[in-house]
Amino acid sequence: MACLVVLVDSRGRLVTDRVSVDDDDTFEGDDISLVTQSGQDLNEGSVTGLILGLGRDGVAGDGILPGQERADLAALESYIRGIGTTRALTREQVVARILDETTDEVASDDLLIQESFRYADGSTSIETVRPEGSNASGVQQIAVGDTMEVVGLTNRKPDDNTITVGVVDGPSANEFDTGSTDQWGGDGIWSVTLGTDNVEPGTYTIEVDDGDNTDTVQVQIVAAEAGGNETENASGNATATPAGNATGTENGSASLNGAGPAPATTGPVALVLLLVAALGTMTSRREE
Ligand SMILES: [Ca+2]
Ligand SMILES: [Ca+2]
Repeated sequence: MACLVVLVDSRGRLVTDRVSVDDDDTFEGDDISLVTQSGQDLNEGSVTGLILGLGRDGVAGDGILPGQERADLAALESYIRGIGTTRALTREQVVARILDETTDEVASDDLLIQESFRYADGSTSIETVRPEGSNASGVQQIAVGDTMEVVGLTNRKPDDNTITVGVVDGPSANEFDTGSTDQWGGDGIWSVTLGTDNVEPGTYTIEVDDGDNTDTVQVQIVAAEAGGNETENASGNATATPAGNATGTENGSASLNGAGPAPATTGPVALVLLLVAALGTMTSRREE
């Protein structure tokens, strides 16, 4: 028992992968290649994801696939891989041809999950530095002794990625511990705290690193007597550091499930893939 994952980019290029289904009717696909059979990377941007199941009859659509001797999952994969190889088709045309031979055929019991998601470079930024407990946004002055909260945004997946924050420059930069987190929500907002006990006042450079991308900001740390926790720091400015190598690579991979560690071959691309949520739908439909 298996299902077929098809990812179609905005130019109609596609990748396919057969994913086996466990006895409990769940499945997960880690490390789905984002490189087409002809060796092209999928285009960054909007990607349409289809997960196809053949249903109880075990065949695609009406059991006849153009150019194929059979209509099992391997034949369906072969048929889909052939779409668009003789003539360039739009994404809509590619998807229509797939559905024409599967779920859209009369009396077909095929199963389909269809989702769109965005395939993008990984990025992580620092948005706010403030004393812990403050609701201020932007980069604030920190008084020596205060706990400094660093808040930012990421499109990396939690659990599989770790965001590390450190102080890389300043009068006593070496006095700071490094903070890290691998827990954040779907909004991508992460937070790390760093202590500032016994550091010298001055301008410090704080860097976040998600493993592939970095971002830095400059923060003023002032003597405790000066206070001024809520004072806007006019000189603190966020400086994005774009990664020079943030393009799709042969190592580009997609994950269909939040579980499990990221494959070691994952390139500097992050993929936000929301196909899993629909899994329950496919399971329940199978059981009808
Ligand atoms: Ca079927
Ligand atoms: Ca057919």
